[in-house]
Amino acid sequence: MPREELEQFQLERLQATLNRAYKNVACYRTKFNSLGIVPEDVTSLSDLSQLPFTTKEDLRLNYPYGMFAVPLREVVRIHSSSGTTGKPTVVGYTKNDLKLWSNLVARVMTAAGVTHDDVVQIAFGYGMFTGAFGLHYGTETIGGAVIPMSGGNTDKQILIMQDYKSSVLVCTPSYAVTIAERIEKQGIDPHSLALRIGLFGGEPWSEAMRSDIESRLLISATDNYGLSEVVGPGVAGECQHKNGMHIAEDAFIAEIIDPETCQVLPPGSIGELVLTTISKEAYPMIRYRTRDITSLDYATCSCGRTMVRMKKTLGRTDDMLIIKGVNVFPSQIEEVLVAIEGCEPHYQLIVDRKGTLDVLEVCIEVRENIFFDEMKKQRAFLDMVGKRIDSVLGVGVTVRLVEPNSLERHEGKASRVIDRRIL
Ligand code: DLL
Repeated sequence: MPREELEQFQLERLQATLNRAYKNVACYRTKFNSLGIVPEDVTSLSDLSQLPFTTKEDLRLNYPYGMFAVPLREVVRIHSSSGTTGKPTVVGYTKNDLKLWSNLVARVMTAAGVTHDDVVQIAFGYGMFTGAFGLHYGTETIGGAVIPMSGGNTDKQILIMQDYKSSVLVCTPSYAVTIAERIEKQGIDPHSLALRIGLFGGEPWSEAMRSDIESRLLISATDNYGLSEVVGPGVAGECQHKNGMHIAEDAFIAEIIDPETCQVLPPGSIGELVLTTISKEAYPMIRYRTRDITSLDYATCSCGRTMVRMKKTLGRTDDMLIIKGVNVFPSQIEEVLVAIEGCEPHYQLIVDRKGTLDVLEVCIEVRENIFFDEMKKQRAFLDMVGKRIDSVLGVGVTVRLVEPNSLERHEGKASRVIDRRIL
C-alpha cells in the first residue's frame, strides 16, 4: 500500500482506538483530561505527538485489569509480560484480537519464507509468555504443521527435530546457539537435518550471532520482534532480505523519541521506539514506551513491502550500562566477541564499582585450544579482544577467559549482565 493511503488508513483506525480507549479506560481518560485533550482533537497523524505516553508504570498501577477496554466476559485469552521486576503486566485478547494476532504472526512467518509445507518446531516456553502461542497460531494460520515442543529438554528437541523432520525452528537466538552446540557435541551432521529456516526473537542478538547460527545449523535465520504489552510476537519481522524488520503498520503506529527529552525524532534517528496499537480491542496501547532502542527506515524494501523497517534493536534503555560515562549495550560487545575466531557465543558481563568508578569485566568462553594455550599466547589473545572492544565502545574493559562450557546455557531469554553495584 502506498504510504499516503496507509497513513489515511492509520488515521481512521487511530481515531477509533482513541475514542474507545478514552471511553473505556480510566487511565487514558484521566491523562487526556489533565492535558485538556479529547480524542476529537486528533485530526492528523502528526497530532499523535501531542498525546501522553503510556509507560510500564501505568500498567503496574492498573494491575491486573485496569487497562482493559472491554469487559472481562469479552476476553478469551490472558498473557503476561516476562518482566523480572515488580508485578508482571497482564494483557488480554478478545476473539478478534486473537484472529488479528494470528494473522500478524503468519505475516512475519511468511516474510521469513515459511509456507504450509513446513514443519515448525516451537521451542519457546508455552505459558504466560506470548512467544510460543503467538508463533503456534501463526503457523496454523499459514497451514504449517506445529510441533509444540515448548522450551528446554535440548536432547529431546534434537531427537524430535531429526525424527519429525522439522524444517523451521522457533526459539530465542540464545537457545538456538545452545541447540546448535548440543548438535555438534552429539556428532550429528547438520546436513542430515531438514531444518531450513529459523525464526528467532524475544531478545536482542547481533549480526555476528546470526552468521554463527546460520553456519552451524545450515539455515536462514531471521529476526522478529514484539512485546506482550503491544500484542506479543507479530509486531515486526524480517523478510528474506534481512535488512530490518517490517513493522505491521496497519496495526501499529511507530514513533522514535529521544528517551531523555521525549521529543519525536526525525526518520532515521536512533532512539526509543514508541508504539500505538490501532487494531486491538481488549488492550489498546497509546504511545507505549517500549524502552527498546532502534531506528526506522521508510525506504521501500527490495522485497516490495512498503511497511517501515526497524533496525535490530541495540537493546533496552534499562539494559544499557553506563561505564565511565559511556553508554554500552551488551549487544555491541556480542558483535565483537562472536566475530573473533576461537570465541564461543557465550559471554557474561560483570559490572562492579571500584571506589567511584564503574568497571566492566567481560567473561568469555573460548575453544579449548585457546583456553589451554601457553600463557604468552593467551595474554596476546586477551589483549587483542580487549583492544577490539575498546575500539568499538571507546571504553576499556577487563577481559577474562573462562573454561569451555562453564557459563550458563539459555533455554529462553538470555541474561548476560551481572550488576554487582546493586548487591
Ligand atoms: O518477547 C514477544 C516475542 C516473543 C517477540 C517471541 C518475538 C518472539 P516480552 O516477553 O513482553 O515479549 O518481551 C518484550 O523483548 O521489549 C524487547 O526488549 C525484547 N525483544 C523481543 N523481540 C526482540 C528482538 C516478547 N527480535 C521485549 N530483538 C521487548 C530484540 C527483542 N529485542
